[in-house]
Parts: sequence; structure tokens; C-alpha cells
Amino acid sequence: MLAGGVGGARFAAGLVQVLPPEQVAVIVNVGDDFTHFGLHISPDLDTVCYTLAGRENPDTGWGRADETWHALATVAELGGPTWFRLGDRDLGLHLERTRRLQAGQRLSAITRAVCQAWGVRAQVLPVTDDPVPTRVRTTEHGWLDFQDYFVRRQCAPRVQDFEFVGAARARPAPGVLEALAAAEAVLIAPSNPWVSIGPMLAIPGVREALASKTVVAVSPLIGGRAVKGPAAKMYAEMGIEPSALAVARHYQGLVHGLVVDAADAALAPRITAATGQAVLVTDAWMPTPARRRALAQVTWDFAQALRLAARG
Ligand code: FO1
Repeated sequence: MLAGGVGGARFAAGLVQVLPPEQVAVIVNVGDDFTHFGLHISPDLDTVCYTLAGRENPDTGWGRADETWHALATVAELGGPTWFRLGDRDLGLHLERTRRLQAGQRLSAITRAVCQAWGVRAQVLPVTDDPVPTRVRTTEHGWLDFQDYFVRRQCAPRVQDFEFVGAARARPAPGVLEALAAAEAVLIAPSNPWVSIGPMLAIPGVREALASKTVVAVSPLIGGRAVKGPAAKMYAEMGIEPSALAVARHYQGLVHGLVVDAADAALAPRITAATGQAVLVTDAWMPTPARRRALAQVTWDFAQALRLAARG
């Protein structure tokens, strides 16, 4: 499956309840990665790892459960930047990852070691080991680094464009193309199509690897609104009415099926007419582990049915 942050992590947590975790590969966006206090932060990767390890903060979706904030309080006392909230437990991962990166290890190898230490049995793969920082062009401030736009400015500026710096020269991380080639089906989590899935598809070889696969996406928009994050606002600012139909058009030519919430059932015929995608209507909101599992189950079954139908 392809995953961004919170939506991707929660869907992955459902999928590992449906399939043997060892048979699940979670390919994760690294366009949100940045350097802060000299430390390498990989928000989406960490959200996926924390969630699969049962260590995530259930309120925010990102960061650690049972977090304390002593280090950040010291930064605040000294007048340093506190707009990006790094908790004490979270900092430990950033310290150790940065140490290993500086010693020459790859992000994918470090992620494997982290998952092994925490008993995560699914394969969690950064889509690339190369830096591919997302930038957002805004009406008010021109080009902004992603976390400056997302966290510091709380997604308030109007977006006009996105750039995935270095993506055209980036190589898929070891294991990514192998996992896609071996996959029975590829599921795209209910993540932001612009800034979570988009950066991954921009890396040469990833989109191509999906071409021969049965691909099913889950719409991150329910009733025209994002469950979390700025996806709906981004569609509107890019001049597109936010809806499950907009998501279907976004993924046209890439996915064979789209899973939408019951709130969007009326859009199903229009989605199929406009894009040729099969549509599955279900309860696509995942507030609890049981609902994550249920969504993953119906999405997987839908992909299997489409795969078997395509084989004839
Ligand atoms: N998101 C916020 O909205 N505010 C924060 O202070 C914040 C801190 C943070 C620390 C570590 C981490 O791994 C993620 C963090 N996030 C925070 C989430 C992060 O910005 C993600 O990039 C977005 O949620 C998009 O996936």
C-alpha cells in the first residue's frame, strides 16, 4: 500500500489485521521530511511506524503516546523555535536516526531497524532514500517549505502549485519496486493526493510499477471534506470542487477502483461514467481500530474482486 501520514498509518493498522503483517508492504511518503534543530525528521514514516508499533498519540495521530515536553519547554525558555512540537520520546528517534544517517546508513535501513526493534512485522519502506522535499507555492508568500506551510502557517496560505524537489532524479528505495512487483494488489490509503501520494508517484519507476497491477484507492474526502488535513482546501484553491469525484479524476488512469464513504454514494455513477473506475460504497471513516480493520477488509476484498474480474 501507499501511505502518507495519519490516514495512511490508520489504514495500514487496519490492513495488518486483515492480512498477515509480513505480507504487507507500506510504502511511505518522505516529501514532508525536513531538518529541524539539525535533526532529520520523517513525519509520515514516523506516524506509520508509531501507529503500527502501537506507540502513536491517539489524539493528534502524529507523535508518541504518553509524551512529555521537557526539551521543548527548555527551548521555549531560551527563546528558540517551538512551532514544530517535538516531544521528548519522539526526539529520541530523531537523535538516533540522525546519528545513523551521519554514519552513512540509509533511511530505509534505519527504518527497518526501528521496526524490528519495536516489533513491527509489516515491511515499512520510505519511497526513496533520496531527499525529495515538497514545496508549496502560495499566493501570499510564494514558495514555502512544506512544514513551514503545513505546521508553522497551519495551511492558511492559498496554494497555487506544488513542487517535489529532486523527485525526477530520485530512485525508489531498496525493496520498493520489488514489493510493488510482488504485490497481488496495490491499495492507496486515504491520504492527501496532492502532497502525500503525489510526491511518491513523481519518483521515476513508481507510477510505472503500478501500471500492471490492480490498484484501488480510498477517497480521503468524505462529503467534500477531508477527515484530517488540508486536502479539500487544496482542491478548492486549485480550482477543483472538492469531492470523491475530484479524487477519482486525480487518480484517473492509475486506479481501477475507488472506495468512497456512504455520504458520497450518489456520486458513484458519475465517478464510473467520468473515469471508468469501479466504486465501492462503505463506511470510510476510521475512528476506531475495528473500523480501520473493516475498511481495510472491504478495500482488500474489492481489489481482489477487480483483479479476478480483470483476469476474466
Ligand atoms: N503537526 C502539527 O500540526 N503540529 C506539530 O507541532 C507537529 C509536530 C510533529 C512532530 C513530529 C512528527 O513526526 C510530526 C509532527 N507533525 C506536527 C505532523 C507533521 O507535520 C506531518 O507532516 C503532517 O501531519 C502531514 O502528514
